[in-house]
Amino acid sequence: MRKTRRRHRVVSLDDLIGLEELITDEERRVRDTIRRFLADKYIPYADEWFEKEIFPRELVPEIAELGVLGMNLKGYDCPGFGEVAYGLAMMELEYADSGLRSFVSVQGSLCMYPIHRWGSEEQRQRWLPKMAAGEVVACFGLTEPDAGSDPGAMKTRAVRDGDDWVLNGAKMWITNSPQADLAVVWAKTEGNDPRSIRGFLVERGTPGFETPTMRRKMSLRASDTGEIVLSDCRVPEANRLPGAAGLDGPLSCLNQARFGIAFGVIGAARACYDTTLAYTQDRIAFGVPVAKKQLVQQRLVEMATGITRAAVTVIHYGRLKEKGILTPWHVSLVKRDNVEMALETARSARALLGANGIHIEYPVIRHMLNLESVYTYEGTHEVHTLILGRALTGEDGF
Ligand code: TGC
Ligand code: FAD
Repeated sequence: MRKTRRRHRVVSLDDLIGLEELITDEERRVRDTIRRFLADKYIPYADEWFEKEIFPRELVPEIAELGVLGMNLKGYDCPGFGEVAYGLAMMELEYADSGLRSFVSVQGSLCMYPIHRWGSEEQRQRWLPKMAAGEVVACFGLTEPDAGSDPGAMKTRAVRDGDDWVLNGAKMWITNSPQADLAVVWAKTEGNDPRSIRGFLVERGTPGFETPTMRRKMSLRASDTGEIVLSDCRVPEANRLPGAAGLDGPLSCLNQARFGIAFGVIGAARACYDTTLAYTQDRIAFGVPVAKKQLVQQRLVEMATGITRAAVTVIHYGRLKEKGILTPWHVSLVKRDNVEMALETARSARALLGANGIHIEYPVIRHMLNLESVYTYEGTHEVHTLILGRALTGEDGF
């Protein structure tokens, strides 16, 4: 007699992570509100915006209303959420597209954070409320044509002239720069010494400030990327961030953004997993759904395991951050590992969709291409290996 096959319960990623036990009701509400907004306003158009290199600037006021700009900063009309709520928001944003999460990371972690932490009271009052409301969009200029992984080698200079500083130099690969109203620019003020690096707020319209767009990216196409060209660009001393000195200034901002990325990429990985699970349950080959095949299941298991490991680690680190005890080494570990996990997940997803895996109609190839940028920016995978290697051994491998 033929044995009847029992259908088994399908376990969700949230069940595997045990997510409901790890987050609070408020964090869940924040996540769900953002999820609903993106399902309506972003995800249906994500493929088109990627294809046509469009960042939907008109959505910025609504994105701001969600409370995600400067989300974990307090005062000055900033939303003031906790670190895990901030991370879950990044996860939702990157489920939609890494370019959207990039916009929010740059605005909040790389531009509002330094003003909040290193700025004068006047700078905070002037800029932070407008940035939280999305009325002022900002960009962060650290990388240069000849200084990426090694920002201490930057050539941009700021020379004091009376009550002003005169800036000369070029930044490239700058997210949001073509549309930014304000740029946080890092420059050396004394010879070639990285300890003389200072941060300056350069306002759109300042003579000698240009932001040409960089086109033809095959990744993060829905994110606006450009240069910052500074030619005798004069800014008042009142626009220097008074508390920032040396590489510590920009690197402390990167700690914030890298933490958000470690959450965000789980969203991209989940989008790939969700698509692939549904696809393989539907797609028939050799007379059965391909999800029935052991080799396919093995890949799905590896994807789900990676996502679970990444989520548990980063939520734990989020709680450490809320206690004020998260270190840059924790951040390097989780940026490095979670981005690699997400990229591997996206590559597996691409393979499991067969030919459809390379078609923009499915989100997988878009996420895979986006994650190549995330692997490189905010410290490449190799840079984080060296930061951790140095922390573990005490030996400098740079
Ligand atoms: P090193 O000797 O390690 O440090 C120099 C000074 O900086 C301090 N420092 C930090 N401070 C705060 N947080 C950190 N994570 C820090 N790491 C180092 C350090 O204490 C020291 O201070 P002091 O006072 O003793 O002088 O520097 P190094 O020359 O060996 O360089 C190594 C380093 C850390 C610069 C390198 O590992 C690194 O991180 N390179 C990566 C550069 C990078 O991430 N660039 C990102 C640009 S922004 C971007 O990509 C945005 S993409 C946004 C988007 O679209 O989402
Ligand atoms: P390089 O530093 O030239 O590195 C080349 C290769 O060498 C890499 O594989 C690297 O890992 C490896 N390498 C470097 N040093 C070592 C070493 N010591 N040992 C072993 N291997 C090493 N920057 C900003 O300032 N603001 C932004 O908003 C911003 N947005 C970005 C958006 C996008 C889409 C991209 C792609 C980049 C963005 N960046 C931004 C720049 C980004 O931070 C840099 O690209 C990154 O830091 C790496 O620098 P690089 O490209 O010059 O690579």
